[in-house]
Amino acid sequence: MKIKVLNPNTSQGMTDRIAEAARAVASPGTEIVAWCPVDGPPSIEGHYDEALCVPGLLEAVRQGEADGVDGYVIACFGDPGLQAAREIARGPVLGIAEAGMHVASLVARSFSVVTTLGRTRGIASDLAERYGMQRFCRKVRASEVAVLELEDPSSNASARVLAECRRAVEEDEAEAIVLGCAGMTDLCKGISQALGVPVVDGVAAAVTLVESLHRLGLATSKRGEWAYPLAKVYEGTLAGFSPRG
Ligand code: 5HY
Repeated sequence: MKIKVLNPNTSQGMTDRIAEAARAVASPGTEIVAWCPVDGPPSIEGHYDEALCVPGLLEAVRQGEADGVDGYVIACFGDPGLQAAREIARGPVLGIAEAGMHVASLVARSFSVVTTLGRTRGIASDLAERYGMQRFCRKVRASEVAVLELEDPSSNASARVLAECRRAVEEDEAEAIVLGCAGMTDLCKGISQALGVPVVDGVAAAVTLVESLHRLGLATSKRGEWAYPLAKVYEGTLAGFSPRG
């Protein structure tokens, strides 16, 4: 099977690390195709960044459909464009926040999310509510590490993320941690070893779940909410996105 892993920001370094994490958990018969846009935000840290990354992400899904992709991972913790991508994709589409939270809820009665900047905490909290995770999610914490600091080996980003995860375990009594950024994917194992609790990387969780859904013969339902978009002609610069139904 072929899974397209979509990093909606333009950081090639982060895309490469995400692809490495995806390939590390993928089954031998699974091809991982990693993608990031040429145009758009270098990092996604709020609603405006999220909104403007979605058109490029949807174009990548449309191209994936033409290329016979069997499933998709949206490798950004805000799960941007997830619902729209499900409308145009045949196979399963998972966001790393949804996947990470669900996987954490299977190995711990409670978890805390540790994300990047405080301004994105509300986005993660809203997702926890949308996904029915309030009974599991103790708290959404911010390490105040900017996304691109995770790309800078000279920054102390990993130490700051670990410190916030430690506070989550000690103060929230979180029994597991969900890492709130695709750029944290390579911190997962070290944090888990340091704290002695399960730490979930949404990238690995989402790839594994997409594979499992495919193995179960499950694709996105095309009745109701995630049916293909209604055919219509879009005007102006978005005409190329006109759904054909
Ligand atoms: C992510 N932003 O996973 C999110 C994390 C965040 O560029 N990749 C990004 O801060 O919402």
